Amino acid sequence: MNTRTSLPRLGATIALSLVALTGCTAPAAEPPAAAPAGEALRIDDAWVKSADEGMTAAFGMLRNEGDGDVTVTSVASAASPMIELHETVENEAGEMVMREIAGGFVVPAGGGLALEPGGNHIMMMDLAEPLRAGDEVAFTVTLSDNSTFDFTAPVKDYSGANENYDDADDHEGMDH
Ligand SMILES: [Cu+2]
Repeated sequence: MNTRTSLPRLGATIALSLVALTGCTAPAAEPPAAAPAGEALRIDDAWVKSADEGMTAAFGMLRNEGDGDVTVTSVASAASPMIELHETVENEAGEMVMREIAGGFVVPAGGGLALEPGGNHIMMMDLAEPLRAGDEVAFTVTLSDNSTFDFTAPVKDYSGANENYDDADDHEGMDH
C-alpha cells in the first residue's frame, strides 16, 4: 500500500532532479574520453567551384592524423544555407550520378578521403550570393562526436564537375 502511493511522488522527484541536473551541467558536458575528432582532422588544397547562383561544390583532401576513424556528419557555411555531403556512384543505367552519402564521410585513421570533381564532394545546394574566383568561403565541419573543425577555401573557376543528380528530373539544369 505504501509503495503504491509513494511511487508517483518519487517519480516526480526524480524527474525534477533530472531537469535541474541537466540544466546545470549542459554548458559544461563531461570531458570526452578521447581527444575531439575535430582536432585530428585537417583539409589540404580546399577549393570551391565558382558559380553565380544555385548549386556548386567544395573539394579538397580530408586528412585524419588521429588514431580513430573520423566521420563527417555535416558541413555548414553562410555561403549556402543548405549543404549536403555527396558521393558519386554509377546507377543502373551505367551513368555516374551524385547523391547524398549515407552515414557521412568517413576519414580513416591515419589516412585521407579525397573530395574531388566526379567523386565525393561538399554540395552547396543554394548559394546565398555569387561566388567568384578569389573569394574565400568559410566552412564549419561537424563530426560524429559533435566536435567541429573550421576551414576556409578559395573560390576557383573550373569547367568540370558537372555530374548528374541522382533524380535529375527534380533538378533540371543542375550544374556544379
Ligand atoms: Cu553533388
